[in-house]
Amino acid sequence: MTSESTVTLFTKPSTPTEPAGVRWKIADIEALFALPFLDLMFRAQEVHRANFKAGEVQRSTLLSIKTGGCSEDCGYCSQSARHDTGLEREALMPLDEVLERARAAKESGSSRFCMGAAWRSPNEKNLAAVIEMVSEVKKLGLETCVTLGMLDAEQARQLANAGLDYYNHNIDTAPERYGEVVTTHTLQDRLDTIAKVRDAGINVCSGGIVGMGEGQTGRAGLIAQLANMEPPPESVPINKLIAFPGTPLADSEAIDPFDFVRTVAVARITMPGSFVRLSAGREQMSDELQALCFMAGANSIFYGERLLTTGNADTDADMRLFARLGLVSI
Ligand code: SAM
Ligand code: DTB
Ligand code: SF4
Repeated sequence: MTSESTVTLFTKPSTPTEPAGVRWKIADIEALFALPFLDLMFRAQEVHRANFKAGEVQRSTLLSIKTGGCSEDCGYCSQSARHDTGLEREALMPLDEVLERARAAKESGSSRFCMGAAWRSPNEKNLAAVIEMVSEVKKLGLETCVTLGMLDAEQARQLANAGLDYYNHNIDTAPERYGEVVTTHTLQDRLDTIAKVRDAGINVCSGGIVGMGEGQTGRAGLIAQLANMEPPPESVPINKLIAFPGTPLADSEAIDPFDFVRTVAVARITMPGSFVRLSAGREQMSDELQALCFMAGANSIFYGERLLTTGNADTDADMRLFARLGLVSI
């Protein structure tokens, strides 16, 4: 019998005693955030260069294979049926269209193709269709990633059998704040799915969103939860909230750009072996701000003109940025 892994909920202790065996204490993560900016950047660069080749950046292309009409109430999401965002629902995309987009992604220089669906969890028929997409996209010579919501152990096993390389399931915010942002599922539900993905032998992609009014303490809580996973996710997307009118978080105060860079640096230091992905929000970032994120240890991006329901930085602009900074795509 195989033993099942669990991913524990890691919250800020109410007593000063930290649980034993915790790799990253909240206080240590808060201390990193409190470092002078240049000291934090220097430490992040040291960690980055000890673990990765400086300047190498992995590129993933996203495709929304099923858009909108989601039963969940995630406060940031344009795709929730519970928020009036004016987004048009779309049915599951046919395989040939997915493959056309995957071929274009490969041609543009992406190494991974990530397919996202606005589901709480996939049903049997939809999972079978996605499994076919995964095996066909793999045949094009691309790594595959899907994000389909919650999975049970059998679904994770089926995706692993199809050769899925990564499953994206973000924890999104600090444990203490999760219930304020989402009420239709819990953080523990998300952690359970991540454990099932791990048990099935699929690489884990899990990160979060900043700029939802969480403050430095909230960001420390988010990073602690990720960095204390055993092992930490192989891929850690750091998303900057895209504030959609009609969502409960539409009026969130934007995060200070340097605090965004600090979050990337702290993720790099606490998860030295993980790819840290500069994710949603890059379209609105200057080249200089993105360069600081790469200095802070980001070594992956979403590449291609669209994220799921919004635009992304243009590929031409990205190519120019890579050339100007001497970045190499892997
Ligand atoms: N339904 C699946 C789920 O929730 O896991 C997959 C799709 S969901 C859109 C994937 C992730 O996109 C979310 O976990 C969140 O991190 C990110 N995301 C969604 N809306 C966002 C927004 N407005 N700004 C930044 N990131 C967002
Ligand atoms: C992740 O961490 N960010 C991506 C991907 N995983 C699925 C999604 C970003 C969504 C941004 C808002 C939108 O396009 O709807
Ligand atoms: Fe649905 Fe995922 Fe959006 Fe939440 S984040 S509303 S689960 S699509």
